[in-house]
Formats: sequence, C-alpha cells, structure tokens
Amino acid sequence: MNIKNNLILALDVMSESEAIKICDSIKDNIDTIKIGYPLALAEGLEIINKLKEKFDFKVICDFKVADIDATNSKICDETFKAGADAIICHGFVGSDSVQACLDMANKHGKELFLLTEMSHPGAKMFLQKNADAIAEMGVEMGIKNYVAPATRLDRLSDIRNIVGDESYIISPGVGKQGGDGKKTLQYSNAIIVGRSIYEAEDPKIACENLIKSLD
Ligand code: OMP
Repeated sequence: MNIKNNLILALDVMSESEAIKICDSIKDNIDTIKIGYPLALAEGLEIINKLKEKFDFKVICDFKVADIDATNSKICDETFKAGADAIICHGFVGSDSVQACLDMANKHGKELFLLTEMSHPGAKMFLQKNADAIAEMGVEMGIKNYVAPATRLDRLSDIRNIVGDESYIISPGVGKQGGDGKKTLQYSNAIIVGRSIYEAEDPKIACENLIKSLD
C-alpha cells in the first residue's frame, strides 16, 4: 500500500455527517482512512463506498476478525464486497482462521493486515506473550502487512525484526495513547491516528501539524 504522508486516519466517529465533515477537512493531507466497528455499526457498511466515492480514499476496515475459519471467510467476503481495500484480522485465533482471511483477501485482490501486539496497556496481560509467535506465523504464511504498537517502540522494533524490512507495518497509538509519530516511523511504514485529529478543534490544522512533526 502507498499511503500519503505515511498517515492513516482512524475515523471512529459515530455518524455519516461527522465523518464527512472530518474527511472534508483532512482530504488534502490524507488518502487512507480506517473504518472500524464504531462507524460501521452506526451507519452500516455502505459508509465505506460513500466515503470512497466522495473522497477517493483507500479504506482499511478494522474489524479485528477473530473467529473460526468459516465465519472469518464470510466476514471478509462481505467487507470486501462492501468496498474495503484491506481488512485487519487478529492472529491469536491461529493459522486456520487467519488463512481464511488471507484466502478471501486474495480472492478479491485486496489486502490483509495481521494484528500482532495491540497498543493498549491490557495487551501486556495476554497478547504480548504471544505477539512474536503471531508475527512469525504471519511470515510463514506469506502475509505482507502487519499492525504493531506505536506505544512500545521496543516491541515494535522486535516485530519489525521478525517480519523483515519488506513487510508493511502500520502502527496505532500515536497521540492520545502516548506514542510519538516520528519515532514510530523509524520502524513502521505508516501511523494510524484517530482522536488527536478528529477531536481537535480544527482537524485540518491538527493534521498538518502532525505531518510537520514527522519530518
Ligand atoms: P486513537 O487512539 O484515537 O488515535 O485511535 C487508534 C485507532 O487504532 C483506533 O481505531 C483503535 O481501535 C485502533 N487500534 C489501536 O488503538 N490499537 C491496536 O492495537 C490496534 C488498533 C487497530 O487495529 O487499528
């Protein structure tokens, strides 16, 4: 994926009108947005194509897919049919579940991102202990895209070492969760930022200031 300014907007707002307002203000600086459960549950999957058509964005669907293989296939199929360019799946469910997502992404000619370690404090309880193994599994499966945390640069660096320089890593946790964008980009290909942009008084200025700080 080629992501403008190495910056993805996490559009976790709760209505189409809010989404359009934010997108309008950041559209010159951002070409890739991430839509997750908040907006998809509030407005339906149609929101994906509505925003793609209006702003020509690439859309990553953050549904953290984590079910048995048969169910994962159906979730991914519907998401890609709705217009998603990529989907994020969990790795802790194991290779059969992840393979189902990968097969569906390949069938649609779209991308899969494998989530390794999460960015929040609770990730230390269970996920961190297995994150290296999840990343190793991804490499064995031929997965090219990963999600890894901006909040723990040592862990992000470990995961980069496992997946190699050819892999594409996107990292959430910059801003509100305490991560630093510039430092994160030493290891990641792009950062994912939500609240520091869409909750800002002026999202366009917040976005421009963030981009300047990445230089
Ligand atoms: P802010 O904390 O508001 O910048 O948003 C971060 C975005 O990244 C939200 O959409 C989260 O759901 C998402 N996210 C994480 O914060 N941590 C993770 O480990 C993984 C994700 C994700 O998969 O995108």
